[in-house]
Amino acid sequence: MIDLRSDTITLPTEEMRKAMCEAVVGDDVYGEDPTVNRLQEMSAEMTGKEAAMYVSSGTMGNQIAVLTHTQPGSEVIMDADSHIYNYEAATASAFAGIQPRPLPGIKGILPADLVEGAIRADDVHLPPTSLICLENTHNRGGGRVVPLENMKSIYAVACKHNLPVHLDGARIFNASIASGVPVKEFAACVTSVQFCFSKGLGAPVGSIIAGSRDFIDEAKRWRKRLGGGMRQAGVIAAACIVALETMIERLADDHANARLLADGLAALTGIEFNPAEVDTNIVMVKPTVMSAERFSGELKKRDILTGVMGPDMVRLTTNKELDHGDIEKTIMAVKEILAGYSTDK
Ligand code: TLP
Repeated sequence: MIDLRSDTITLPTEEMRKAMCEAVVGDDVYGEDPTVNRLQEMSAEMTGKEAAMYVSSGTMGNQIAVLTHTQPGSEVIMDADSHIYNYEAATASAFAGIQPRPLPGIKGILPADLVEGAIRADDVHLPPTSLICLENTHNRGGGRVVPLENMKSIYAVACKHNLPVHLDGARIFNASIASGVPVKEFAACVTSVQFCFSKGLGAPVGSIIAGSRDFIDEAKRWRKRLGGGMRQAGVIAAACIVALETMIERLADDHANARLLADGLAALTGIEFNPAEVDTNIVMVKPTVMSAERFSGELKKRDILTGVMGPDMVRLTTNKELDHGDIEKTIMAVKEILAGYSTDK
């Protein structure tokens, strides 16, 4: 199988398995797991934040951030295509009791004036705005890197209105490798940041949220309330340390494979997308001669797995389990599927 469904399907490396096996552990709810503590210190340092906390998933990290920053009945500004709005089972409404304010972003870019215009006035009729959420890279936007300048301008608006900003940086290392902007610089534009170890970085479990010491102290209480306090979590955190030490630079290989795939597919008719918009490891295409479901199904018949992201959107996500040969095979398979409908451009 050639698995392009997601980069979450990546398997731990031998070095990760060894580190997991040998991890020195303790009870992390008491703050006594040395491996978790080391991972948190490394993560705080890499994001330039005072403190960091290890959590079980990106969803838990984002939701703890929302819970920590907001109050029930307040409004949270977010992109209508964001992960928090689309793929977290409305947790922010169910648990934090917030009202989402989805804005029409452009592949993850929210113009700062649009954000500012959505901030509520102080009026008894209106829900107070409590938080702005950003996402970089932007998943439904096809893995696009949200430019640092855009984040800076939103942060300036947030500071003016005394609002926190949370970054869903599930793939912030992809953004950094693709743009050359250090993670710290992206993180400097936000109050809190979440990033994932179990995507392109290949570790089996976990995410980090980072922010001020006070924010993390309060976030720890929310993690406990949600049942997310883990005990000898060093066993899984050990793999995340290896991910930070050995797997960041290699994301460039995933980006190169996505480029190869995008260039190959762009030469075909029967699917639409802009190859110039492929910044990282996601290629989001729109089949024009059949439904997304059918296109994905045809690829599956040829042992190629893809993600259906909507009635006319299919996501192909490169990851460390794939090589150039797999990409070539995928291009050939798409060519074959579309052959009945189109010829080369
Ligand atoms: N995304 C998954 C699916 O949920 C769509 C994927 O395959 O891409 N933020 C972003 C931007 C994400 O892409 C994801 C996972 C998360 C948060 C949530 O992370 P997990 O799966 O660890 O809860």
